[in-house]
Amino acid sequence: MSNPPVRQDRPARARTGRRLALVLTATGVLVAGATIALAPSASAGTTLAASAAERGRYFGTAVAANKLSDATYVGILNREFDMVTPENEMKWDATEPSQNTFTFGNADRIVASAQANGQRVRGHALAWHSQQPGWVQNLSGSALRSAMVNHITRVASYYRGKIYAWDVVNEAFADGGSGGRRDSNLQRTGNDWIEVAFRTARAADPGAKLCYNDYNTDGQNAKSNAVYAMVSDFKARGVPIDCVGFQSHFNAQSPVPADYQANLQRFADLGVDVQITELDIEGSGTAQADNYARVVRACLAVSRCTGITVWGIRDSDSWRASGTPLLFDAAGNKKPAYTATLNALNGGSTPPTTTPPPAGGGCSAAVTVNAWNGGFVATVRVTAGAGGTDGWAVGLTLPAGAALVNTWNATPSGPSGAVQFRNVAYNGRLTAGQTTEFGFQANGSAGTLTPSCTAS
Ligand code: G2I
Repeated sequence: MSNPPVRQDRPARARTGRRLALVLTATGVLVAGATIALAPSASAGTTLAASAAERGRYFGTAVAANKLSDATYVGILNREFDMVTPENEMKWDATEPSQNTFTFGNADRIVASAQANGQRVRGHALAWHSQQPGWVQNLSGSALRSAMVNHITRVASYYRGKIYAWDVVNEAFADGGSGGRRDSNLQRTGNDWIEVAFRTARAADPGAKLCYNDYNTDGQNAKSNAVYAMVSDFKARGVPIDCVGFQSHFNAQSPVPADYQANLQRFADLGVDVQITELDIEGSGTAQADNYARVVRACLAVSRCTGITVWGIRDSDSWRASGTPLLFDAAGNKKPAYTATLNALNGGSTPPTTTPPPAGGGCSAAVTVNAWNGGFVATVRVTAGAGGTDGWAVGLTLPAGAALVNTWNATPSGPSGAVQFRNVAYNGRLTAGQTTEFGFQANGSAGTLTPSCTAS
């Protein structure tokens, strides 16, 4: 029988405390010395990991196995970071190069290094249309579906108990305005491939958090709305999903969105953790530093944003090195972006996180709809007026033929027609300008939904 799964979601701070206790209670000088040598960071507030831990978050980096012999790289890795994502070593082409032959050597080296240095591991990625071995690219239909299930089962079982969170499915939605799935060999096995992947991963490693991970979903847009609808649907139907990763690869063409924090928050409000999973921002100097600080502050302002991972250590380690998108220069020196990130983690000048209250007291409500043929998900944002609220109700009239399937973060008065959505126990009390979101899924078409908000 295998060992019971180990929950990997304890905060870094708790780990620091446990490590300290080990040092204090160790009797042998040698043991105490070894434990001190393994501790990853100096005092709180002087490294990314320590400062993030002070805020109840982790700070991670992508790691490449072939750089673990580079002393400068390893020095920074073990000084600054407490979460590690193998950059390529856990992908399908790396772990199952031919069918049913599994190779974990490079991934194991990263996991062993992380464990020896008190870092947790984010697994990346179990099912993805890219970096598939040739034999997978040549499969389709039920043979591919079976191969996917087998792959997820074998890889997640092998690492059972060692992974904080898995990117179970990576980049499954289409870019642009279609709001649909990306076409891929996996998608062509049937629309349920994503939920099958999540259920398979849960069975293989019940202790790992299971995440959906994507790019160009960092602000509210057609693609992130489609992911949002999927997560809502999964939560409604009990498909196991614990977190959503926002890759956050930014540059001049794809800047940090103005609604970055709001987008993280609306996903968090669905009842999942959110993480920034592959952060890099092309640029240099103050502009780059300011953008890093914005990203950090956005995560800190969202209580379910549990950590930030940068996609590499030095600029020269980056998949897009010419854009110098990381926190350390090629020589391993800290850049202004590093200092801005550390300062933001340490709480320097956090701007207000509420929106201005609507004039005239009471409350206001705004609806966004993500519709498909035969159904829709509506997200309703409630904003308290100048007097705040002890409770609120939002009235909406569903068009003929539309009926509620599921509601979250509010209680509806009925399934159809004129519906009053009342606050639930934990979101009725809002201070002036504070916002909260609820949502529902319905059959039929949304028509034009005009909300009215009443505060009590
Ligand atoms: O493309 C940036 C990231 C987007 N999100 C998913 C991530 O998994 C992805 O990471 C990148 C790695 O940083 C690259 O290192 O994924 C690329 C592949 O899609 C990685 O590049 C590959 C090269 O294409 C291969 O030629 C090379 O053999 O890295 C491989 C290992 O060095």
